[in-house]
Amino acid sequence: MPSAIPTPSGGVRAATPSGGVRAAIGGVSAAGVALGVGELAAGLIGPESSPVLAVGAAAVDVSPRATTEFAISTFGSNDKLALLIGMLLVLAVAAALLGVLAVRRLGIGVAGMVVLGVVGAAAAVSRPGASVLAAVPSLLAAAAGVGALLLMLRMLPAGRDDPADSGVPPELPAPREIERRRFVLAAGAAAGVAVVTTGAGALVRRSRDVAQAREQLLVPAAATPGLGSDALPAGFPDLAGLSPLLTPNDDFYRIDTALRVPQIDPSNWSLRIHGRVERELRFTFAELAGRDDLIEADITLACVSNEVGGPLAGSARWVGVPLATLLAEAGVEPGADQVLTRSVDGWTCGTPTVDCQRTPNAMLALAMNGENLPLEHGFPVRMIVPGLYGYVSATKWLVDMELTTFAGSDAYWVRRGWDATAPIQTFSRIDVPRPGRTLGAGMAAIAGVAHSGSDGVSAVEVRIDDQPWEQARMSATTSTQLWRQWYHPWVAELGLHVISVRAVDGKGRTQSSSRYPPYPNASSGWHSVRVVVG
Ligand SMILES: Nc1nc2c(c(=O)[nH]1)N[C@H]1C(S)=C(S)[C@@H](COP(=O)(O)O)O[C@H]1N2
Ligand SMILES: [Mo]
Repeated sequence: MPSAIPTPSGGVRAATPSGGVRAAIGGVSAAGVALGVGELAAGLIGPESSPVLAVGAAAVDVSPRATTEFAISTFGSNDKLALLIGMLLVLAVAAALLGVLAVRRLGIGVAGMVVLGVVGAAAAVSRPGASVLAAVPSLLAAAAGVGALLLMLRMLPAGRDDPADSGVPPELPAPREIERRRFVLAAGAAAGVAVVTTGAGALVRRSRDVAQAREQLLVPAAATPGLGSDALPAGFPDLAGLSPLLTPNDDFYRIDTALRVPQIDPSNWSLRIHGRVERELRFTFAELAGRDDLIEADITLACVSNEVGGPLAGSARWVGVPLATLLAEAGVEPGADQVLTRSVDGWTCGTPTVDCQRTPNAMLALAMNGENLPLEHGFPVRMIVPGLYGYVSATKWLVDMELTTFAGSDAYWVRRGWDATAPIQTFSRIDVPRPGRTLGAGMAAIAGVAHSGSDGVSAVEVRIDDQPWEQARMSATTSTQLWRQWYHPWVAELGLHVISVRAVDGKGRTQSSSRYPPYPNASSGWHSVRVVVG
């Protein structure tokens, strides 16, 4: 039933169902304008101050463990995209509601926009390293949102239902039709403003981003250029679908809490080593890259959130500064059992000091597979410690290293319940055949990769259905820090088959069959795939 409601201009009009939809569209358009203006302002002030990103980043940080785990296991490396889409959907619903409420009481609409702005501003100022300036994009966005909402409400057509009432000759559009067109135009204009300002924001950001600086940097090389690509252990490179020994950078999994890749200009970067050390040290990028003791090593990195058989592991040839040397230069005080590293975005990571000192090839990496570190993988400098899961060893966008104790401070994921120390558990994965595949009967290949933080992998075993385990062939290895490819020829017989794999670590221990989920110290269990031969 239509009710009489005051219009912003003071008149009275009837709320019709279509009026409600238009009010909702008005609210959403106003929010679009607000976001666009926020993005443009953030492009100028600093990407971290974007209202959407700041709220998203704050949400990631306060999310209960179960939520982030769900996001990683469901969306993997797309978890951030999923979060952004979810946030925009929630915002759209809220804005639609504000539009509808604003028709009834203008104050509610305005107050709602202001509240959204304040939430964005609060989130932006509370980001690590943010100044009060970070509030500006959200406040400008709120102001633009209020303005756009007022304009859109003025454009709402009156709720007359019968054009014949208007007394206008039929060949002229009825006032109602004119109003309808005016509203559509206004909504279109608002959408245009939203798209243009968002795009302009992205352009401003891009013109300032560090991709170019990265391109222009000389790729650091090891003092004694180590293995060289021809010295890569022989694998089974011709097997389609088998993970290569070194994962191309573009295919390397990405896991982090950063909604937008941090942009660090290497010429402004420096690393501080401090805390329980005899000498506090500071290094510029040029100082690290110019050192004559850079090393090169092929190392597998794995995420503790990887499910059995999952994709969150990769291998690369890293070049960097040996951590042991840097720590020796700083002089670690007795008792400092934790190296607490911090990323430019505030994320922290705690690594046992002994692992940094004693694990061969533990390094501050500057290059990955013959390129400067990709921005997504920590440009300009990240940490790599072979044998430990990424969350306790592999800080990207590294800016600070503090010698401290495990008793004294907890790193990011430890505060959220994950184990403080986390060596990479033995894992083995079937890459070929893919699960659910239908194969032809006859000769078939079963193949995959396996790795362990305990002295690498010494054997891989394969089982078809409930037949005995058989030894798979493995790629030769020059390093226990790099995963191994394995391969098992199989004469496939008609029917449904379950193929399972398990690995034996460098200490002779066979991978456990017990199934555990990743929390709090990595998943466990044998990977198996079902295939149909027919
Ligand atoms: N700054 C920062 N570094 C980080 C993380 C992060 O969230 N922020 N995540 C860690 C985790 S959990 C993993 S598994 C590895 C993944 O590194 P990659 O994205 O290069 O594969 O980075 C580690 N380094
Ligand atoms: Mo991870």
